[in-house]
Parts: sequence; C-alpha cells; structure tokens
Amino acid sequence: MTLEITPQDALIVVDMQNDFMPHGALAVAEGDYIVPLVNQLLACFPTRVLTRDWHPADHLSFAANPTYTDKSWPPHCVQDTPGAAFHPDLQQERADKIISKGTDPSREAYSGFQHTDLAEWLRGRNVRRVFVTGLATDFCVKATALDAKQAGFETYLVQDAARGVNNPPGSVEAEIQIMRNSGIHVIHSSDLDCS
Ligand code: VGL
Ligand code: ZN
Repeated sequence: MTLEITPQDALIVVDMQNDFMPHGALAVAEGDYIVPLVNQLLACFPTRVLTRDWHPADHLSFAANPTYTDKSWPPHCVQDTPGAAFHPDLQQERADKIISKGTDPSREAYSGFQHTDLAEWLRGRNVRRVFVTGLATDFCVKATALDAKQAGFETYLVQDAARGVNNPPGSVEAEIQIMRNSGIHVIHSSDLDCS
C-alpha cells in the first residue's frame, strides 16, 4: 500500500513528553525510540498538531499507589515542569498547533479532541484525513484516534510511530483491534509516500 500525502492531511503527534519516556514518571517502553520517525513524519505533513498532557498538580488521576489498570497514575506531566516538556529531540518548532489536555483537576481527558477546539481547527484548515502517532497507543493515542473518527475525519493509526503502556501485556494489541473495529485504518509509516 502507498498513501500519498495531500494538502488535506494532518499529522497528530500525541504526548511525546519526557514523563512518558523511559525513566519518566509514567514510562512507556521505547517511547524515545520513535522520536526520529515522528520527526520524519513532521517534515512530510502540511498540517501538524502536537498534543500534550498538561495536568494541574492536583489532577484526579494522580495516586500515591497507582495501579495503572484502574486508570490511576503516578503524578505526571504537571504543567510547566520538566516532565511535561516535549522530548528534547522532538522537532516541536514544526507544529502548527499545540493542544493542551487534562488541564481540569476534576476531569480526565485522554483525547486531544476532548474539551478542545481541535476538530473545529482542523475543519478550518480543510483537513479530511488525520494520521495519529505518539504515546501511548493504548490510552491517549487510541482516545484521540477514536474521537477523530467520531468527528468525521478519515483516521489512520501509524502503528510503528506509536508505543503503548501495555499493562497488562496484550493491551496494546487489544486496543488496536478496537480501533480497527471502529473503522480506523492501521498502517505502517512505510505505507506513506513521504518524499
Ligand atoms: C496518558 C495515561 C495518563 C497518555 C496520559 O498520554 O497516553 N496515559 N495520562
Ligand atoms: Zn495524564
């Protein structure tokens, strides 16, 4: 399969932040490994969005003894802390828009579309297809992709440009299947004509 990138395509890079990198507060295995690939994709797309988890210090998802499986997490991506900054090698200057999410202490928000103007903004740029990458496949990437599809965009997961928490093991695969069942195309970066 080869997909040609058109002026109506947008790349959404989800949460490529220090706290989600290995050694970060909410580490995603190989989170740093995909930075060069995401940078390549950032250079290929006409419209580029970065999302970031941007929590207040008292966010409801934070727990002293987080289980992960019940969606309680160690404190992470607290606004204006080093852990919330993008990975230093991420070419964030290429972004056309940065979406901050999870900013309300009393509400969780995994998706970049939740309580934001992202869908409107994309429509304003005449975007028809969105390609989702980043961290974590089984949480914020999935939620963002499902909402993109729900908002009427043809939606693609670029699987090799994403990594997941995968707790319990197998959950990344299970969540990818849910995305497929929702009509999201699961592709490999080599399917994109990025020249
Ligand atoms: C995320 C768990 C909690 C993510 C954010 O970016 O996937 N996961 N907050
Ligand atoms: Zn979070």
